[in-house]
Amino acid sequence: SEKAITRALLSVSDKSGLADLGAALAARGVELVSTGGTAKALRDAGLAVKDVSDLTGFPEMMDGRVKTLHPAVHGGLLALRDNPEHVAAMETHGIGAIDLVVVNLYPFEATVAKGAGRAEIIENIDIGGPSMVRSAAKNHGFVTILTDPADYPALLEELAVNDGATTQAFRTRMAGKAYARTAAYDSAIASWFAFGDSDGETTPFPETLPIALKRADSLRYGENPHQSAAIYVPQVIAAPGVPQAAQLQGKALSYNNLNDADAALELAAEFAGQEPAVVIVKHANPCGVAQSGSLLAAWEAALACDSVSAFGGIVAVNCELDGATAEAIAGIFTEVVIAPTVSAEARAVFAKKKNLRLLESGALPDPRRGGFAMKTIAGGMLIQSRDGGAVSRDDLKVVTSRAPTDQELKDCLFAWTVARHVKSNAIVYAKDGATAGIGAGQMNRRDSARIAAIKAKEAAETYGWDAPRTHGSAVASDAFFPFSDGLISAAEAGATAVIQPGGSIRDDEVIAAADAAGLAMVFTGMRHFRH
Ligand code: 93A
Repeated sequence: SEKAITRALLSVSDKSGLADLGAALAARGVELVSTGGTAKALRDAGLAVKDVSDLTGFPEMMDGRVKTLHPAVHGGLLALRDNPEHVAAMETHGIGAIDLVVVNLYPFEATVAKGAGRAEIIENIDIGGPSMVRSAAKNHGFVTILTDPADYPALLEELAVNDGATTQAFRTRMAGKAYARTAAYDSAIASWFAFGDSDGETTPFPETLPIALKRADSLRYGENPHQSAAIYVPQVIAAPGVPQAAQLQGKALSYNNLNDADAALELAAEFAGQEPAVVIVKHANPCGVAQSGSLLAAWEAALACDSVSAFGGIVAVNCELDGATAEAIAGIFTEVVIAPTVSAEARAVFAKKKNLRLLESGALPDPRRGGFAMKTIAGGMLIQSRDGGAVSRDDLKVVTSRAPTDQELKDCLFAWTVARHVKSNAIVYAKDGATAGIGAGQMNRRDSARIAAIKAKEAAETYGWDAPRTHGSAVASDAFFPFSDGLISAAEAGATAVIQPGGSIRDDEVIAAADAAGLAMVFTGMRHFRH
């Protein structure tokens, strides 16, 4: 049924549209009641406003922490107007009914997003606002609740059509929206405590998981055209990535583009601040990675690893993208290019490729950051801390009679860095700061080693080299070799150095095979499965 609005309580942090709304309500003879800042804004707009403190008989106190938390407010919101006992209670205690509540909350999410300190974030946890929102929404049989300035015009339209009243349908719709808002607000707060509260005590895996995600975009479809999809971002963003990158040109990003661009950017980020690096990704696996003195040389070396797979690839770089490299990338069909910054020359090159999606990420994400990786399974969700583990030269243990040379060690570490970004079982050959062959996603390690070697052979044929670049390369294995066969295939492909976690019960057999083939081998003691 329709309910006339005679008294409104306005208390808003976001004051956009407030003066117009206040004026329209006042013109309808609605009495306005407000908290400090909102009352001031309305008075500045020339409107008559009553202070909440006149209703409660208490001043706003404790820096505004307590202003509307009072029976004079909540009684006026919660009283059932058709319940004689409620009406009597209002009379006894001098509580006036409130018919409309307009509240938007302290900007908690924005305060976290701008990188504010803990004290400021805590101060932006709104208590009185959500309380009023929930009281008014509960009593939506009588009370209208607005939580979003975007709904002000709809309210005014409603009042115009219904002679100063709102319909039940409108109040119910707004109540649903109000609870969605307080739920999202509280889950953003809970997320911050669980994941983002870096100076405080954090519970890594809380018993119930607050998931405060906001839809950033709808996607045309998912991994396949018959699947629907959207991208969500956390309300509290710990490390910006592909969803926060600026798209400079090109078609809308697809689900697969986003997934691949993420894989490419995360691997490029491993080389942040180092020599120019190029990563080419296909189906979420790198198919060519290289570092060199110039970005253009790095592109050429990365492409040479597997120029067949690079067709339709996703390219990420670790530094500003220059015009010459852009020209070379534009020479083959590329879906997405992402760089921390893109030079004017590079932009001009890609402007001719209308469909190519060009992204500027700004700073690269920290590969060693904390955070969580999630995966849904039937009936549940698996959550683990990110694979932020890393090994340095000092952590490596030489296990063969021959120790790797300095160049072999460099190539070992490069191959290892790439391997952790390759789906298991991962085998990566590298030589002179470039991948020479990548074997991904096989169900046994020997097949990954063989596939990587086949790719290296094909590259040699394509480029007319005397020998595949696996000759004299280092090879990385994301997990230990359970038998010597995988290592023997790597030796047959020409690898001279091996980096792997070690830890197999047959390590002795594998080490003996390496010694027999004259390989130098180091153990990392850390595994990097990736699925
Ligand atoms: O600090 S509070 O949690 N305590 C309160 O009693 C209270 N009442 C309203 N925050 C409270 N509010 C919030 O103040 C509203 O949700 C709104 O965001 C803001 C409006 O304050 P002002 O009118 O002074 O700008």
